[in-house]
Amino acid sequence: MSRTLPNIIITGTPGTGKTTHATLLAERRPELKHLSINDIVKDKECHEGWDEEFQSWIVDEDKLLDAIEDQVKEGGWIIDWHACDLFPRSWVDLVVVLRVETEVLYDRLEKRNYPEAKLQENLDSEIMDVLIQEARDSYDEEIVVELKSGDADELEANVERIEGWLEQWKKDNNQ
Ligand code: DAT
Repeated sequence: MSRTLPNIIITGTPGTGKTTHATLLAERRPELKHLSINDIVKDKECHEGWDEEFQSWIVDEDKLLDAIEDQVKEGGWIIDWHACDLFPRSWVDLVVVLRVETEVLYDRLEKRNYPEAKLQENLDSEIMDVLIQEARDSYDEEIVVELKSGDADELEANVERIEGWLEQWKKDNNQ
């Protein structure tokens, strides 16, 4: 498939910094657009209702993929979502998995007033390496990178690193 710009997934447990990274990267690189899957699920009703216990939408993945397919295939998207295995391999050029220490994640999630079950599920997910495993199981090893997102310096370094990768991708793809 030929894209003139790559698609980048930024994934990780809720609270690891996906939206913060995607927003900063899109600000620095106007050719990339931030695709918040959360907003699509809500706005285009790609769900089967609201889960009260977890305070989140029950996502209809087929509907979601149909809703974004045409635009994503054009390239130039930063896809921000706490799962990655649903996106077809052919759509994706880089998968960034953000990681944080449990204590830091706990503090960030506590501020969101998550219900206890949701807080615990997300902490467990981070401790058990769920997202990095999902990324490695779903995509070629070479396109999966694991980056720490514990503080502002790491955020800055990560965004610079992705920008460097973007430049290289453009060169490799004859831009
Ligand atoms: P996510 O989109 O993964 O749920 P977020 O971008 O909303 O996460 O970030 C959650 C909170 O943590 C938010 O208050 C910003 C803060 N944060 C995220 N990444 C950070 C970093 N690298 N350094 C400092 N704070 C960060």
